[in-house]
Amino acid sequence: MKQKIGFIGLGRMGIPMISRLLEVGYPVTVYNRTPGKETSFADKSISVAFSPEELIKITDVVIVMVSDDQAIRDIFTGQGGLLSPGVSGKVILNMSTVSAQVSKEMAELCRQQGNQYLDAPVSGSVKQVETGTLVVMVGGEEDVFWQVKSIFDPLSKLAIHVGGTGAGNSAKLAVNTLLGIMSQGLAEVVLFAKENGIQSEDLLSIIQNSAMGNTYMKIKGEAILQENYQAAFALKHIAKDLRLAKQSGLNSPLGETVFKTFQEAEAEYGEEDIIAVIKSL
Ligand code: NA7
Repeated sequence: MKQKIGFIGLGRMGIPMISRLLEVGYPVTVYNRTPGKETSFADKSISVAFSPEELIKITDVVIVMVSDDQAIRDIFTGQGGLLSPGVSGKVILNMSTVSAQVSKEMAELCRQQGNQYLDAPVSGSVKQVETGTLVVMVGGEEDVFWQVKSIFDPLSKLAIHVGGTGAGNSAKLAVNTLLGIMSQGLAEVVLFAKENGIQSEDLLSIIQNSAMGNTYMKIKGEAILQENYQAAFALKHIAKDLRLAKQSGLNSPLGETVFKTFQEAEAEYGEEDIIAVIKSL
């Protein structure tokens, strides 16, 4: 029988992830800090809990997909939180991009109460959720990973166990640092070529047909051409990820550069897509 899933976080990622899980037959109950977002589901009968505590009590596995470390602390240890007294025997999958530090703290609190915790952040955004092609990188106990692997499968083309608690978060920060570097790189060369009389459309076509062509360049190249900066992956999130990477010791030349670029871009373009960085360059 399929595990009963509780899902916390009805954001840009959470909503399509829940839709995928419902499609393959998982019973899902949801909770979101701001009520009312569940109306975005076609299935209006989706069940809603009024607190993380209520949600975890009626489900087997809880997935958390929220913004940042502070959100995790509020959801786990706030009033009516996941770790309220009497909650045990549950598995919590934290799929948010957060620090390895907060994962270690929450995993320990879970362990003390007899619950299991995996950090399981993802690479990919809304399009990859909709096509079930996310990459999930998982930290924590390997046998727990295998217990829940079938939940990751409809969401991902690869779910990989990479080490103990926090290892998933560390892998994710490395991957997203590359995402920041690639985004800034693409934006810079489009601008550079334009200054030298090369149309962006032509440049992007050249890149796409060269050995450097890839899905990311294609999607973000099209966004630049259409001047469509509606967030698939919000710029504020990469700014956060680069802050976390820096706290984890990132101090390489490119790492320092993208860190600075995205911190500066965040105030004006934080709610827009990562590639809106081109507007700030
Ligand atoms: P969104 O679309 O910005 O959604 C963020 C979600 O996190 C949303 O449900 C928020 O609830 C929730 N949130 C934020 N802060 C809190 C606190 N303090 N307590 C409870 N809930 C909170 O993000 P995405 O879906 O794009 O991204 C999710 C993760 O994937 C993130 O780690 C990215 O880096 C990658 P709200 O509706 O505002 O009440």
